[in-house]
Amino acid sequence: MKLDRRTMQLYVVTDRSWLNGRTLESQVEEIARSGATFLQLREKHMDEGEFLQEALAVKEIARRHHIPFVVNDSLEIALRADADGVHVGQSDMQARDVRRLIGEEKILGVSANTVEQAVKAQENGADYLGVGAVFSTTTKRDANDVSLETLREICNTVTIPVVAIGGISEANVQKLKGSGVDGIAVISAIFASPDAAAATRRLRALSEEMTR
Ligand code: TZP
Ligand code: MG
Repeated sequence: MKLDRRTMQLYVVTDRSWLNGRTLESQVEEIARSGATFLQLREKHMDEGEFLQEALAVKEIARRHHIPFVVNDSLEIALRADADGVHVGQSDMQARDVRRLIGEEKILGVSANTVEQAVKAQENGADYLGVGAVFSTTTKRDANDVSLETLREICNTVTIPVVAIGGISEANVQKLKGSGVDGIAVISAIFASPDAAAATRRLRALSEEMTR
């Protein structure tokens, strides 16, 4: 599905690590209401039944706020929950196979760390790219680093929207200015914040300033 670049402005990826007694659904509701432009449900260790229930709940929130919603890694959960799409990394299912299975109307996001991977993902049907880690992060231990130079090169090479990810905080968003990215993807900058709604509002404004 062809995506409006503006939906990449503030791409929020879920994480249950910092819930502190709150529910993921209530956090997602606050985030959706406070300016997130895209939601990705990311679960690394969850049984299928629970994952599906959670995907259905997040989908309902995203629809109510008119925000695209994708599931990380699991094509099966994405399809069963009728999510808007799926996001895959380089070690997940091949983009070309995923596209064949989801059809043209769903969103396919692909992670890329090099120009070569970016070009290949676009050829294989990706609708947008997630590129990172652009800054150092402890949220994803196996994330490869991507230099700002490579990020710029990727943005200059592909025609689909690009979102930067990895270690992005309120303090460093502006370092991405001029790179050509369409927005930022964050986990801890929102989920580890004591006030997810306020963090969402600030990051949305900072991201808009960065892409301006
Ligand atoms: N992919 C590359 S870095 C990363 C992912 C999922 C983690 C991003 O988390 P944070 O907390 O925004 O650094
Ligand atoms: Mg993955």
